[in-house]
Amino acid sequence: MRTLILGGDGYLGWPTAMRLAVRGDDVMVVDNYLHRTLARETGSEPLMPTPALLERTSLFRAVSGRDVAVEIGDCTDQSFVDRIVDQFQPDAIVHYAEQPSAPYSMMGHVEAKRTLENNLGTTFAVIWAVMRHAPDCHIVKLGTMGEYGTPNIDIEEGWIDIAHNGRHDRFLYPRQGGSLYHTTKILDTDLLWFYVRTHQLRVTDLMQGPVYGVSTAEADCDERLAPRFHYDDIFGTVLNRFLVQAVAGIPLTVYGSGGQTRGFLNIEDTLQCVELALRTPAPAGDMRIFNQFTERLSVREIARRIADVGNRMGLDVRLTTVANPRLEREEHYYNPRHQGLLNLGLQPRYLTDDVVADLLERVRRHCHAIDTRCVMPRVRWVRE
Ligand code: USQ
Repeated sequence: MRTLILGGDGYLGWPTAMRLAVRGDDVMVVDNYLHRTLARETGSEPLMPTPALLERTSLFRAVSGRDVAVEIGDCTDQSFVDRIVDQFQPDAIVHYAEQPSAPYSMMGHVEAKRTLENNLGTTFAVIWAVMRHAPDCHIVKLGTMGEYGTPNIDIEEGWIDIAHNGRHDRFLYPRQGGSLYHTTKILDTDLLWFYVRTHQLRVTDLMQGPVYGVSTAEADCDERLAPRFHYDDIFGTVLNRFLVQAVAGIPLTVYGSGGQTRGFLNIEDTLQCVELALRTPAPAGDMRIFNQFTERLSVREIARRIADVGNRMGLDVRLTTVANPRLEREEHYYNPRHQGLLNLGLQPRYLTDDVVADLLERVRRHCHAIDTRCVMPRVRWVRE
């Protein structure tokens, strides 16, 4: 397959590129290093330095014999995306090219506007480039479980059948984002669904939960190929943050009561899910939605598990309650379906004690690089 990966420098984009290249796909990655820029601006550097894309592709070529093509550019620029899609003629586009941080999107007007313009602008440019230059191309879009929020009813897989006043119809499941970032993902879904209806696009929208992991199979031979691993309050996700805090001897920062429950998955399972979606494309005119996670865990459960395993390894891991900087339910019902990817063959890799120990061990190798200044939350959803 010819696969174009937008956001190919990111935590998920680069590992996806390597995985697909190893499988024999023709892969091109596109990025404008926006994430690196925002991380630098907010003092949120990753745990391990990650070389720029051209250097990583040549390192990868040396160890695997596989090529990954690189284009540096802004995916909100329609003429740029048009040119790439027209020349590369992808069978599929994996669209990760979004500002991914909820806290960043809540910092202020500049950050909110940047998130909105980048995320919606990229999705819009991709849709038009596909319609004009590769109408049969399958768009695999990274959405988020956060689009649904935490409703007090079961969460369906993208769609819900509603009976109202004796009549029935099928709609996108009601959505309510907990941050401006999550709201841009909702708007993306609506934009895609509109153009699926009007132009028979093929789209898979992957509603992914928080991902954790330090490395992937392709990076094990050379850490410079590892994903860009963030642990700060803005770009780090909760489980990755707790791993670093455990190693650094910082009490794990449980926001509020810690009953916040989400659907988590290992980064290796993200790669499996994306590959499964690519190998069985959505039919033309279909907006296929999968809930992409493997297990439901609360923040409190994760913290306790990391503390148990870490303490057995000789670390000194404690938990602390931090006043919640976000507006979110801390104790709530959470029962999302996640059958679609299992039906396609997903084999989950759960968060066992062995997995936690391996993750802690990998982080421990970099304990000298931990910057303790960016651990406590710096962004509040509402200003006091
Ligand atoms: N949390 C803590 N302590 C921390 C950090 C976070 O208790 O030190 C809590 C948060 O309050 C929240 C939960 O952990 O209730 C998850 O937070 P997160 O930062 O791991 O995840 P989130 O902001 O929701 O966003 C992340 C990714 C985003 C992706 C999303 C999937 O950054 O790109 O879309 O996970 S989901 O959460 O399902 O929407």
